[in-house]
Amino acid sequence: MLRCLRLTTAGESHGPAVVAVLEGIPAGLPLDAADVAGELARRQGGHGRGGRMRIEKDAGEIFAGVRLGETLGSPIAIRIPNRDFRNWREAMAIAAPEVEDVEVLRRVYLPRPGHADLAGMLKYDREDARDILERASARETAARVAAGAVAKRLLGEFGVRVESHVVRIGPVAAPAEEPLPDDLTAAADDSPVRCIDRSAAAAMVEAIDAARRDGDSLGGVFEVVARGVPVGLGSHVTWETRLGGRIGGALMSIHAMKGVEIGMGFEAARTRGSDVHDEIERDAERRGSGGYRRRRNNAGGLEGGMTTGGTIVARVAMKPLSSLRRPLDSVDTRTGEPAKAIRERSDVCAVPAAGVVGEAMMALVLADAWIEKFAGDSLSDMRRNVESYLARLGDSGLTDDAAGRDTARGTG
Ligand code: EPS
Repeated sequence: MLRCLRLTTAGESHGPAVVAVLEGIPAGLPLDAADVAGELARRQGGHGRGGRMRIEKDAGEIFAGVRLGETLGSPIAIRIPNRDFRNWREAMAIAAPEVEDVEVLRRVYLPRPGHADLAGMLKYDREDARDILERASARETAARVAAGAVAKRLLGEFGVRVESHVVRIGPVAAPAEEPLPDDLTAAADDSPVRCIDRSAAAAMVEAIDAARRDGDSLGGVFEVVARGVPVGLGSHVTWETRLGGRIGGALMSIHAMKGVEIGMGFEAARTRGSDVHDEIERDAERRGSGGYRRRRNNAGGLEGGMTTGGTIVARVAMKPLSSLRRPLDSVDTRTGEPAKAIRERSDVCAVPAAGVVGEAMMALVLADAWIEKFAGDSLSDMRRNVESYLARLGDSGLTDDAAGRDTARGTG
């Protein structure tokens, strides 16, 4: 999925820390701790989170790849300590236990339907589901968001903004907002569920509270938008360079995601071609798109596996979380007898946080495609490559207010 960048994450949910190592970012990118801390704080929020988020205070310590406020071109390493580890020292110890005690070691033999527990136990030959669930936990997304903050910082140098908002929680859908607010992040982060429609947000909060009362969980849909992206990232020439697949794959790789739509998405399958495709007009003033514009953006900013110069729009469906306070039927894997699944502390709804993770994954893919197209070991080399491309397109600059105001289904 990533071709020029490489992201490795490590860490268990209740172990000492989660870690991200990001390779391939050019030298000379201004970066400081606040860039990472701000994104990590955004990921921790959202109505519907459980007790864990009151324990964690994620900030992220950059401990490699940055010196005196600028990247070095070397791997960037970021560590996010798990404050909860202090409550899990025995259960998550590195050393073999001296005494076998199921309670102290918090062993799990009751796999949860919908979770990685059972398939992981069978695949990895582990009797204790904790050996699976600690790593399957969405805690890992903190590392992705830390790396995504670096990718955002790189894209931001060129006026590209990656943002998100929640458009559905369980049965409650937000009406389509046209156009999206210019500062989508501020508008979304102002809402307890990161939904920019106030009355829908209130109904979403109620739906989450009702699920919590019932010991249940709720999924939903978030939309990720990337504005200010020039034409020509990605490529039509090979299957693995097509950007739709790279974006879709990255978003689907987030825990609990079950579907991705680009632009008009599944609706396009029900609609005639003439009502789907975005007609082309000459617009010499428009930047980053070679002097062309579209009358709408059903394509979601992608045609033929390449960016069109319009806003990239992806909607992502998240299933309800599989840790339920009122657990579903399962099997005790020690005895083979029917039993209720384990009751693990968890969130009721994590869709607002998942939107922030979606931004990180989109930013990583776009930064990757950016590096692929513009290369350069340093930011200054990269900048020259961008400028020469834009000059060839006849453009004088990248960021364009008109491009910035594109909406999901508006002009492209
Ligand atoms: C998660 C379960 C909960 C979530 C966790 C993901 O954690 P715990 O089991 O400690 O209550 O809070 O999310 C995070 C820790 C996080 O940082 O997002 C799961 O099972 O996936």
